[in-house]
Amino acid sequence: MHENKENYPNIHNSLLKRKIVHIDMDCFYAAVEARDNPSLRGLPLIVGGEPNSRGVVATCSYEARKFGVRSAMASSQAKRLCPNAIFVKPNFKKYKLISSQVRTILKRYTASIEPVSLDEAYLDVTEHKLYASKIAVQICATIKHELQLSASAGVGPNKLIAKIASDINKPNGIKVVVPEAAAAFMADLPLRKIGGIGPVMEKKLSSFGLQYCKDVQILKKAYLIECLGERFSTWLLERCNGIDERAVEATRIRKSFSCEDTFAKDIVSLDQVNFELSRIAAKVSSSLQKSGMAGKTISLKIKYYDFKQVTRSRTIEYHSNCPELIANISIDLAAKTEAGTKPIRLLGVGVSGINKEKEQKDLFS
Ligand code: DCP
Ligand code: MG
Repeated sequence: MHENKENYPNIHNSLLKRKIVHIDMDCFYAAVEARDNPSLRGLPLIVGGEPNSRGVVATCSYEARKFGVRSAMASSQAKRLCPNAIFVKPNFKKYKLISSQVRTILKRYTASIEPVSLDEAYLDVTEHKLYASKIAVQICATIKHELQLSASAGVGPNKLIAKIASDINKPNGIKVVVPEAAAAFMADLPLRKIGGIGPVMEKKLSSFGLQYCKDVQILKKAYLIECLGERFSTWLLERCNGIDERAVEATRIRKSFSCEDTFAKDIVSLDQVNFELSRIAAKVSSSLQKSGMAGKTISLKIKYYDFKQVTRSRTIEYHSNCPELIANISIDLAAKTEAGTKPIRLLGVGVSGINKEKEQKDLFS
């Protein structure tokens, strides 16, 4: 009834503009630990907090994933799922060093590199004389040869597709999506695969009967706008058709600063919550100040004892990195939650809507 084949009749121009490679290391922290300690190879290995502590799993080997162990799961639950797992504490200094070694390899192909995390980066290889797929093959082979680690790659006309593609033939695999195949590639993917669609939005979309990208592809834009509003509909329709015009940002400005703490023992009293929030806010403020940055949106994250999580945020009218202000807003936001009555295992404070502190000062001077 709402069918529409006119949204993207031929190939969309943007799909012919860029060639993007997304590189993602395979079970990164666990692979590093197994590389450096051969006795761990082939075993269910978990990198993260101790099983009898309140820590969480950072990552785990594929042998542990078979048991259902996943990133961000409580280590105690991971131990229950996989009693024979070996737990290793993360060594971030080492991962950072290896990440920069990977970066050195990537730089041989282009200066246009956008790191997303320690184990993941986008490359814009549009100007390179080699085929993008060939570059991806060479990069993965070089990482294996020089660093004895395995990586996977996605190749596509934009960041959206390259990122989803790098996951498809994991581990040690490459997936290439040509521009003509963009919409067909997206069609069978669940909407959740699109970066920016989280569990809440996924639920909302499913209440409209939308589960896969193809469900959105066939809708008339006007109908979608009625349900979801203009801005979001335009964005969603583009993404579902494999369109994404974001450039690779080689000198990415950090978009947010945050800090969170999991407590050894749940905290209940509001005084203690407020005390911890002031302490965490001071840390966030200090890292903002060190980078010469300030932000407009202050966010609070609370994970209760039962792992239920809430976030609250407030945007102010100017940029700030003042510790008292960040603390006061966080405390204010906490007052609108169950803090003080329901035990809390984790508190986090974040600041986003970032701008250079100096630019702000100039604005007022
Ligand atoms: N990480 C973490 N906490 C999470 C997710 C990830 O500490 N909730 C860390 C550990 C990972 C690294 O970041 O090794 C990279 O994250 P990925 O999501 O790429 O996970 P892996 O590289 O471990 O596995 P995959 O092979 O699926 O990429
Ligand atoms: Mg990875």
